[in-house]
Amino acid sequence: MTGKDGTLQVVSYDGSSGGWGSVRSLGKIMRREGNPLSVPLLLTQQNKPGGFSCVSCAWAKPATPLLFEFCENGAKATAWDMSSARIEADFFARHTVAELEHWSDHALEQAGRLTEPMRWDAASDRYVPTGWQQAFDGIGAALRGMAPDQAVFYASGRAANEAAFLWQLLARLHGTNNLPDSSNMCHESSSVALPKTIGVPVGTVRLEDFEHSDCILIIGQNTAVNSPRMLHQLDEAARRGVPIIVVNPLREPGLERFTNPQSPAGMLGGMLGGGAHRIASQYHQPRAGGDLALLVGLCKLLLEWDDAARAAGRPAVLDHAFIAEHCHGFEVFAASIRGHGWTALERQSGLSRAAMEQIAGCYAKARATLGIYGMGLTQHRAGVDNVQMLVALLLLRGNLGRPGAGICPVRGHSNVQGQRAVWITEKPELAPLDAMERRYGFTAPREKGLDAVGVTQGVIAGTVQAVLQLGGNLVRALPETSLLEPAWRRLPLTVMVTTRLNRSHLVHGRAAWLLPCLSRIEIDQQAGGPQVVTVEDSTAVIHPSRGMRSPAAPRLRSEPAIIAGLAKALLPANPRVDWDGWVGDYDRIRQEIAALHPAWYANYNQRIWRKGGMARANPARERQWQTETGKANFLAPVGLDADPDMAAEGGEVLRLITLRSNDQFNTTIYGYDDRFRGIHGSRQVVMMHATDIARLGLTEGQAVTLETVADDGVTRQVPDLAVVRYDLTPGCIAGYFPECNPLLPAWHHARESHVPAAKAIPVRVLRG
Ligand SMILES: Nc1nc2c(c(=O)[nH]1)N[C@H]1C(S)=C(S)[C@@H](COP(=O)(O)OP(=O)(O)OC[C@H]3O[C@@H](n4cnc5c(=O)[nH]c(N)nc54)[C@H](O)[C@@H]3O)O[C@H]1N2
Ligand SMILES: Nc1nc2c(c(=O)[nH]1)N[C@H]1C(S)=C(S)[C@@H](COP(=O)(O)OP(=O)(O)OC[C@H]3O[C@@H](n4cnc5c(=O)[nH]c(N)nc54)[C@H](O)[C@@H]3O)O[C@H]1N2
Ligand SMILES: [Mo]
Repeated sequence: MTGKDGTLQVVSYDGSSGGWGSVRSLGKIMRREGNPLSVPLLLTQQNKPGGFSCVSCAWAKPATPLLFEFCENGAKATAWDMSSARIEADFFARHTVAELEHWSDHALEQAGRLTEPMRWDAASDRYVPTGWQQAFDGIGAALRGMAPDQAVFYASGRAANEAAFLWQLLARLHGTNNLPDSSNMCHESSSVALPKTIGVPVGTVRLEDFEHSDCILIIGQNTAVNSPRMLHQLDEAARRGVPIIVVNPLREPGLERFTNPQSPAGMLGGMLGGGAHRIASQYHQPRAGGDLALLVGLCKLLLEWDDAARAAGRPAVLDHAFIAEHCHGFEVFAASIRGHGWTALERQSGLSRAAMEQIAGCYAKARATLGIYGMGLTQHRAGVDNVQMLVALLLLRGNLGRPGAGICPVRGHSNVQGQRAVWITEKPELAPLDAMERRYGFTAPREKGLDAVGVTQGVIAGTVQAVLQLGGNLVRALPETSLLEPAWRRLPLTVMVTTRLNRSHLVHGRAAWLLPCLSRIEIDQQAGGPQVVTVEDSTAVIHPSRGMRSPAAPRLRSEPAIIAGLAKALLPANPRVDWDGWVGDYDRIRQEIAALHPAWYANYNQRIWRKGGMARANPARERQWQTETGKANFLAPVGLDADPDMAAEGGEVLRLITLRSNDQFNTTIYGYDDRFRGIHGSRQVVMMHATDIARLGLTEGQAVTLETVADDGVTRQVPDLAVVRYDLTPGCIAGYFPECNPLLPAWHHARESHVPAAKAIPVRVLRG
């Protein structure tokens, strides 16, 4: 396996996000995928009413879309699904599974779309074609031979609501809540923190809020790469003079300047050296995981300034009327925050008090602030505390439940939020189990299921016997790779419902099945005609999506059809669960969802066709707080010592951040260019500050091994990483996900939410 494409080249990127760079980067992928002409045509239907919903990120789609309502990375994802390459039976006749294990993540996916169901044949170590019914029967029989709780039904966040609803129903009818999802590795820290503080598990911001905001905070989210369509809202706000404050240990050039590829003037200007607009007005680089101390510092400044203002008879800095009417726990919170000293706050955050004053000063002046964040907050030991503190900062000035203000977790997969809302969750209390029992006449499992960390530990311990994946690539995405892979091979059963080959197909169980499905861009023809599916964006708005392209192969089935096939082979017949009827007409699946939760989904089949989509009710947006106290809760962190696993830090121990490049979607590696960061030709790199390179006696380009610092007797290493000088906070280093996952211990995860703490792994650098 290699993460390289020739030799490493590091250049300083002096362009801006968007613009010609993104057009060139996209062109390269389209040519390679063999569809240079049909991709652009199809793209005009992306994120449009009557068209299909982008398969890349979950950012919101405007009611009045731009002519090209897509971005470089959304277009890459579409081109990837439209690849002309196919994996047919002869592919496996040529390659054994053992041989394919040496291929890179990129090469595996580039082999093309899977075309027919397959079964692993132990005698020849090859996948061989099989019939759909044979596959369903084989999997059903294997699952019936084990206890329901020994099986895991993972969902990766891309499948639409209809498939996701059927997937959770299949698992629960079978008798388990083992329904982990990608959100367990991602925004689970938000899903825990937001209900406790504001009574909803999702953000409160809608697209129109960007027009009314006069201050935008972006903490730990790499917009230009991971939700590039948001650049349009940010660009528009920046042109109005709205301050945009970025908090990120790394300099992300894509967050500094933007050229709008939709605007000929901007593009022409880009060619001539102008045309790019600033995005960030302030850029602060804390230590990785230093956000908690920073947020405490900001709240402390606001409290102090409020005291001073009121003593001097000036207008208050805090929104006291809001706090009195809507909040709970303010006094205790304020006392706790005042108790922290500046020396500790500066040391823990890595930012000076002056820097904190600059941020707080801007925030204190603003009428309406948006708090936008991503993995930089959630993937830490203190991930839940981080989100609670960002909420607290917003509450202090009443920045929730009014135009232009609110909290905005930027979700990952295009339907990860929707999947959770149709009850893909290991937490039984989040699913309407009573209503399901009444409607389908069964006894639903009530025990908590396994989350992603639970699956990692269960597979390693041998208590999990079967893993079924609706999308995704768990062998690469989960932590603890070196213990996980050998254990994964001992699993009695692995089943992959996927579009492309990845490492989880090769590191497989003793019985292994591949069930290839349609992509969302493809026409989904069922008994009742071509079907429409629905996906929910980061702002809790649900959109219809209609496939437009002919299926990549005639034997592919839709995800709902595959799940129904599995269900019928596994479960006893139940007259109240009409698998065939539902698959024939997805309107009927949506009717089921609406019947189980009318408050969210009443008139589902009608409302999705409204201009702008169907907004799911969000009480916090209306300042109704569905928390235990009936108010929005101020929650202070227990301490600032955010990461006990970092005890040995200092000297040779560094904090490793694992993150995404511009040429990947999670474990799908489109190419080896990280355009904005100027790193080309290799992903086998470790980004380090010049002072750390010098301090540790290293040289740029030198190959090093990273080793996790932990005293649990396990050696975790990633060799052959080239040192790249990069502008990031000293003491912090960065490498790519998934290449660095072998360094992440399964126990190094956020308290409460169990999100692997992928943004601060204690490591040391070994030479060679
Ligand atoms: N093109 C593309 N789009 C994607 C994805 C993709 O892989 N490719 N993945 C999708 C998915 S599933 C997700 S979850 C999202 C992820 O989108 P993001 O949330 O943007 O995730 P990352 O790229 O992992 O890291 C985000 C940023 O956090 C910063 N960071 C790291 N540690 C810290 C910290 O301690 N504090 C602060 N303040 N910042 C920190 C990093 O430098 C980086 O810029 O994107 C989604 N969209
Ligand atoms: N160290 C470290 N680890 C991380 C992270 C990190 O930042 N650092 N990020 C975490 C995060 S935020 C996430 S979300 C997870 C991601 O983890 P996963 O969701 O498990 O991984 P993906 O790479 O998104 O899954 C890609 C695969 O999905 C399949 N696929 C693509 N399209 C479709 C489709 O339409 N239908 C179906 N059924 N299958 C499809 C393809 O076969 C493809 O190979 O990784 C997590 N792991
Ligand atoms: Mo994610």
